[in-house]
Amino acid sequence: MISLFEASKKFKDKIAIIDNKGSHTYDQLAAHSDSFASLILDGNADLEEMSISFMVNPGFDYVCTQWAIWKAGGIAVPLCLSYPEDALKYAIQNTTSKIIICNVQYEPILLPIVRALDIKLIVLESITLYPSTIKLPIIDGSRNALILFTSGTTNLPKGVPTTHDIIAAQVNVLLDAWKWSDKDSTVCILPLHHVHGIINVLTCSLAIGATLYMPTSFSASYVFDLIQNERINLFMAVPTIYFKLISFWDAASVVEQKIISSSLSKLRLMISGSAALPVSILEKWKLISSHILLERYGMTEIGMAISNPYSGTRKAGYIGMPLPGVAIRLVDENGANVKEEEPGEIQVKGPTVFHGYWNNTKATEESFTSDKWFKTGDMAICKKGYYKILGRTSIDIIKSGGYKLSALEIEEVLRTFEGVLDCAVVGIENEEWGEIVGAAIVGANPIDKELLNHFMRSKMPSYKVPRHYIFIPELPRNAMGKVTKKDVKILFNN
Ligand code: MLC
Ligand code: AMP
Repeated sequence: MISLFEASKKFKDKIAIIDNKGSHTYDQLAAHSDSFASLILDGNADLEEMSISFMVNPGFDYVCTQWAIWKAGGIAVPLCLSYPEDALKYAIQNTTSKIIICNVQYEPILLPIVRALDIKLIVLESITLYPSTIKLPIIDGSRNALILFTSGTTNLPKGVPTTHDIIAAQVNVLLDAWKWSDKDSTVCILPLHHVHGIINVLTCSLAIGATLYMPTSFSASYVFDLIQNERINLFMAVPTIYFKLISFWDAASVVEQKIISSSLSKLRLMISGSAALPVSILEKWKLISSHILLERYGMTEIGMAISNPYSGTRKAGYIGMPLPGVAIRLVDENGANVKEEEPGEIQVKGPTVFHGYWNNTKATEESFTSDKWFKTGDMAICKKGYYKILGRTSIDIIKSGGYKLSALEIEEVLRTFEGVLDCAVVGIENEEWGEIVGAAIVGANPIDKELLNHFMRSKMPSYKVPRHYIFIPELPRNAMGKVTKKDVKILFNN
């Protein structure tokens, strides 16, 4: 991603990142990532798209690691910090990572994996970096840069590779659409193994020369503290985070509420995405902050595709209009374009769209039409140019806290617990999380919920673990014997 690094050279002693260790300039970012790239290269001229997984806390070190991998010619694979061992191993093996970079706190969980797979482990706290004296490789934009994992209608997460050119296109469209400038300052409170945090917040911020706060995790008090001290002017989050900010504001004293609201109103822009923004949250947030949240729509495979306008009417309950350069069409089940105000699947084409899943030809073929439109699996209508999401083509995809989860993946793990004969996982509507995961279980004997929950947490990150269990003698099925998930959902609402 040459343009990103060129931009970083321009801003020299400007503060790029503020994390729990202090402030870091663009010069430091450039020099440190150069040094780290030469260490990773270890005498080689170019890593030639070698996958390198990394498990590094948000902050300067995360960005240096990601940039160093890119500068050395590798593919960066950011690992989820809360993944248990099995999930880490899957991501590392699936991407055939040859090196893993981590903070020392993650060494214990990674050691058995690197030993079993004979992979090199670089622990950040154990290395010494020296100024780079070598010529770093020149990376063509068509080369792969990043692999992120997404859950889908298959039981295992799929790797989504994007090239340097695709990332540049995804970033550039947002820099223009949301009028980013080097005067901006923002905060990344989103996980850094997904596109929202990595592209929309982190990479946009550093590509334009803005300043980025990078706390290790989200807390409402930290966010409001930044805002009250006028440290940031731009904010992006998922609806669940706005829900949590509203709860914090509700619990504050009237005096505190006034102070928070007054400082919020000074922000340049507040954006919501990754899941449907309930109109109730949009309206309450407007009362609190005087902002009409800009809702936009995107996906790991395509970056951002549809957005409400920066200037102009932002419509509640709508995701907006196609971003410049992104082609959108709505089609029916026969692949024909639907008429105005008729529902259809969103399909996308353009320079921001990935080219295919990592080592998964079957999934790639199923996800693109013969004329190369990407099938999102999201249903929408278009009314006077504005798109509105209606739902998904698959009931097996759940969005919880902005995370996309596969019901099939969770079911597969549940079935490995002793005594589980059958199960069905569904998303249950929830104001705070969008959906929460519910599991209906058919057991051979009575199942100990505590033990089951403990087991699930050892196999999956907490955000994938069911929050509600029901134990039933048999699953509802149709005449063909197929589990009817709509009926399973109803069981949770009774
Ligand atoms: C956590 N908890 C949940 C939950 N996750 N409860 C129900 N459902 C869930 N999904 C509860 C648990 O009880 C947990 O405790 C407690 O919350 C605190 O957990 P946490 O992980 O510390 O929560 P918190 O930090 O508050 O996390 C909330 C959040 C997080 C909103 C910050 O979910 C988040 O970062 N979401 C963003 C995901 C994201 O970036 N998606 C973008 C994908 S890209 P315990 O101990 O019992 O577990 C994409 C494309 C696009 O979608 O368009 O952007
Ligand atoms: P992910 O695979 O994690 O990138 O999630 C992408 C999915 O998030 C999309 O396919 C949509 O289902 C959902 N999504 C993203 N933004 C929105 C939005 N504004 N409204 C509704 N759903 C959204």
